[in-house]
Amino acid sequence: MANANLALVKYWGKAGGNVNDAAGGSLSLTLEGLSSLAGARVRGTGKGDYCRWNPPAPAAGLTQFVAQARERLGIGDGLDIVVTSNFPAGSGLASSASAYSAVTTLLAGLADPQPRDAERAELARSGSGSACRSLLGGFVEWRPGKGGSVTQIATPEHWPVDVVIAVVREGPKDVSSREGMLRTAATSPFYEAWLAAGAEDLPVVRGAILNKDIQVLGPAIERNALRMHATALGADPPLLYWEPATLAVVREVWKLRKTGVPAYFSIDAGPQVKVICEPGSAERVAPAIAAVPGVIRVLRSFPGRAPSIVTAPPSWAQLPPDWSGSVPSTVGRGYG
Ligand code: 2P0
Repeated sequence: MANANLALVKYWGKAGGNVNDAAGGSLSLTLEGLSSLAGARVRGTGKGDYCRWNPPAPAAGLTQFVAQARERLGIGDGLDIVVTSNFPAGSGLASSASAYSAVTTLLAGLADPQPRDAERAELARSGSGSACRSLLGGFVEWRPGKGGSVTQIATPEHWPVDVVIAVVREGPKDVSSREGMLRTAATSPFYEAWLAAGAEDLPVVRGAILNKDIQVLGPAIERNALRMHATALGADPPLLYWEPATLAVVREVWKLRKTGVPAYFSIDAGPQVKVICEPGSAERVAPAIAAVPGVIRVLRSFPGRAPSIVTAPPSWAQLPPDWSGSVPSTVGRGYG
């Protein structure tokens, strides 16, 4: 099981190649409780792999990823892999980050010898770029460059901010992040300016996290999110990931701030709005966000931990019935 992550400085552009090298640096917060569990059974060599993802999400990419990762790690084929996510997939909540980091951790655990951290990161990234950040807990920076690197810049305990997530649409988005990123880079006249602006936001956000300064962090993450979406809107055809309720939540966050609540939003490649607030502020923020017309439900989170092996699946896991009680190879984050 591995957690999703929320991009505070966003990855929205590839350097080229097919392993998701990023064009710019990004920085994320691993989100406790928005998790994917990956379990595997070995059916026997020569029988091919079989991957499922619940709730139903496109698993073709996952199947291809498993085949490539197995080969690289020296694991035989015939794996039966089931991934369950406990939150909506493909709608801007980083389900691919949590799913691919869970499967990476699972396969790494089956490999002998087990891959080092840098190789795990490269593997996860080849499935989904943002997945390499979910391999670590807390606040995580993905630095670009040949191969790239991921580093935890602060532990989950360093700054236990509250996160309130407004779900305004349950279904998957029309344009995947991958396609959206490629289209933006190829057609948006704002793309180069976006990369330059992101590079300026990175040290500001990193410093604000280290100093636990929400007054500096907040404006920087809102600016970064809005500039990513502005750049995507400039693509041809345009990419509009928002719903009317997305904007309504943004306005509610701004209204809350006027009344002195230290809350700031971010929006990834989808319509959901993530609100970060100072520790203890969620009690005021969550009801206000839940009351915004168009908000279907509100999720609560906080800085999460890295993936780990669990011995028993959580209650929400949808493993096949005949798997019950036999989950020694199930990977989980182990939060008790
Ligand atoms: C991020 N996003 O930094 C940004 C912000 C969405 C908006 O990384 O093509 O699923 O698999 O590398 O990782 C979502 O993109 O894309 C993403 P691929 P991924 O979190």
